[in-house]
Amino acid sequence: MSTHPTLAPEALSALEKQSIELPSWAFGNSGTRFKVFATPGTPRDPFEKISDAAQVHRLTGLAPTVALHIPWDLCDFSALRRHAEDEGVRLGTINSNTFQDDDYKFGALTHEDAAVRRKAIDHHFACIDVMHETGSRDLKIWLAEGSNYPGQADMRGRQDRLHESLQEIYDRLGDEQRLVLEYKFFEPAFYHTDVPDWGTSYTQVTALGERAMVCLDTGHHAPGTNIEFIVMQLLRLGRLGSFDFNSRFYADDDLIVGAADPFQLFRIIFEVIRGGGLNNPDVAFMLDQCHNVENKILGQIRSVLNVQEMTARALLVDQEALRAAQVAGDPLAANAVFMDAFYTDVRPSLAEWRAARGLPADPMKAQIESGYQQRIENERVGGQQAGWGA
Ligand code: PSV
Ligand code: MN
Repeated sequence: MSTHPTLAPEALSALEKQSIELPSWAFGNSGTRFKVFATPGTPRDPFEKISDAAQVHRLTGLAPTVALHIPWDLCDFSALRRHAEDEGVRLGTINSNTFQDDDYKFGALTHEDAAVRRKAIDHHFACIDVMHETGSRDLKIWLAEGSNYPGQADMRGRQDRLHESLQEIYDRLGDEQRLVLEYKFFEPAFYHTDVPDWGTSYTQVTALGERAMVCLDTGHHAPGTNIEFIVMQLLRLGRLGSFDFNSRFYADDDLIVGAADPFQLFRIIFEVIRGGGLNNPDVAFMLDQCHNVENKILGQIRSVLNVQEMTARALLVDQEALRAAQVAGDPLAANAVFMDAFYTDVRPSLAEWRAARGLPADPMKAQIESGYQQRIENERVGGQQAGWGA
């Protein structure tokens, strides 16, 4: 009996190499601006967040690294690095934070006042120091900067200051390190945002140098945006540095990736494969999510499995048949090839794939039956928020 009736050997070897980075903050309590619900067993410090992330990796084999957020995860980083290694994972991307300080009300890297810009640049220097301790490659920058009212801000001057500030930060990076600039079309600013779209991020990073890249957070676009087109374009331009995967119904909902629109995730990963971005170290697959009402560890397991499932389906697309239909000018045939792959249920094949590697066939069930959740609920009292309001 063939073990993997649907997945070709190349597809299996691509799945073998897949890795998805987990955000430390997904394991902390989070919520909306109306309420943050506390969950029993929530980590009390970065060490416990890493332990929970490691549990996701143990059960799925998919999540060997964990992204940190500074200052939310401030601690003894060499001890944290050792703890991660003991748990079988590594520390990954370092995320800066210039959105929770009174000084940044009217901007950080773009601020009119040089003293505020200095403070924000110095924060990034401190993040780079952390990267040297953690062995991290990427500094990810998301800026909560913009304005609420027409006329409030000199938008052009802010772009110029943004460039100058980013250049200082970029120049401070080590030779193996990268700067990854994330865009978001609105929130917390509601009229203009200084890095609202991929074009602005691309323009800013290309002005810095080769090791500056764009981060595409799937929740950071206006409804209806063709995100896979942006993926294609950034890969074509060699500047897609990373994904922040999540899903959304309305705004930046940070829900489980693939939950709101699995077909969109399939289309995105298809373009990643088409553009040579799958298992390419230049393109980091990360999650950026919050689990407000569901169990956080199970939420992260579900997320990485969703990415793996849509990767497997996208790998099933018969590229030759698709290309032939495209060249022949046959939209329906091309679309049928595409949809055939999307509608193929790969879950049994992936369960077999896991079992063959000594992983649980059903990681969700394995986590529920493991007793891990009961143990952390007994051990941990007074868990922390993900960061907001902490
Ligand atoms: C902003 O909404 C964002 O998505 C950025 O990616 C940050 O890294 C993350 O939230 C947490 O600050
Ligand atoms: Mn993000």
